[in-house]
Amino acid sequence: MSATSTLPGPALQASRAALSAALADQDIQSPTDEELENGEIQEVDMQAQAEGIRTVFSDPTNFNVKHPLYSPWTLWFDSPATKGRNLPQTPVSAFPQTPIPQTPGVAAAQGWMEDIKRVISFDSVEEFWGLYNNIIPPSQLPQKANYYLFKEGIIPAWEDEANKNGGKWSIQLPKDKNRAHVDKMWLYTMLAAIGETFDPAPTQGGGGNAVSLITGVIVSTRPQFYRLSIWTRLAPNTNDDDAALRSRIEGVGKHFKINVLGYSESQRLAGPLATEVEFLSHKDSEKKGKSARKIIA
Ligand code: MGP
Repeated sequence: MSATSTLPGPALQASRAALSAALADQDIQSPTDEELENGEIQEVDMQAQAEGIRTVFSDPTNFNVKHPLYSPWTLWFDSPATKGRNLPQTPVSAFPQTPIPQTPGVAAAQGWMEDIKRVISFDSVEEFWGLYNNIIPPSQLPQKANYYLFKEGIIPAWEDEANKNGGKWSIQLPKDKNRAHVDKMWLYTMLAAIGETFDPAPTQGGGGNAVSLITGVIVSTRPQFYRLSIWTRLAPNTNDDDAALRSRIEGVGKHFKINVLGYSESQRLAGPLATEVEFLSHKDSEKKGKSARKIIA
């Protein structure tokens, strides 16, 4: 019970920021610097979450097999506690990372990206579990926080080249009824993303050149609800030429609703503070819903 955290710097700092924010939100006294320094707070969280799972983080010498993912992914985080705080975003030697590409999209999203902190990148199943077991689950995050898990090289902004013509499937879930389920829903959403099951065409004989529609997944905590979102590279127009794309996008939504979230196809979900699983292009999101064309899964 005395091990210090093995998380690399930025992941540890983001986790601490999330922890302080969660404690502040619940009006619990924040840990002292000394407690944070010796890793006690981190360790309690790891014990609770990592029970029974051995990864490269718990046994770096005897664990010698890595299961590579189809793509590397980057976790990003923001909350009221990260706003205006200069958490480091430097690469971590234990993880393969590339600098944020300085594309026009990134420059355009500068204001939006200011408070969103890059936590870490990973490209194997083992590194995913190492990260997952060391970060605070959505049910314990403060209000107005977000985790963004995006393919490495794509920033979680409409302005990114990979997102600018896309859209998102999302569902809003009232907090009171879903507090006990949201962590599993987020875990299954992340697993479907990194396992590439949302849009499997490119990995099933797509010849390696086909590109998945999925750019990232997000969980958001708001005062009265959670939101889970799946971002896609493209969004269908209304014209017939888009029939194939529309059906591929609808496949993503159905998989999300039925296989990931566990609802039946015919189940209607909208209600007070709750929405259906629905798709909106980012262009329509920017217009804040004015004349928006939603697709319902
Ligand atoms: P949000 O956080 O996605 O929606 O966007 P929410 O949860 O309904 O609103 P909140 O106020 O409770 O957080 C909120 C606002 O952030 C949007 O209306 C935009 O002004 C801005 N915004 C959101 N996104 C995803 C982007 C983005 O990708 N780029 C830019 N420039 N602004 C964004």
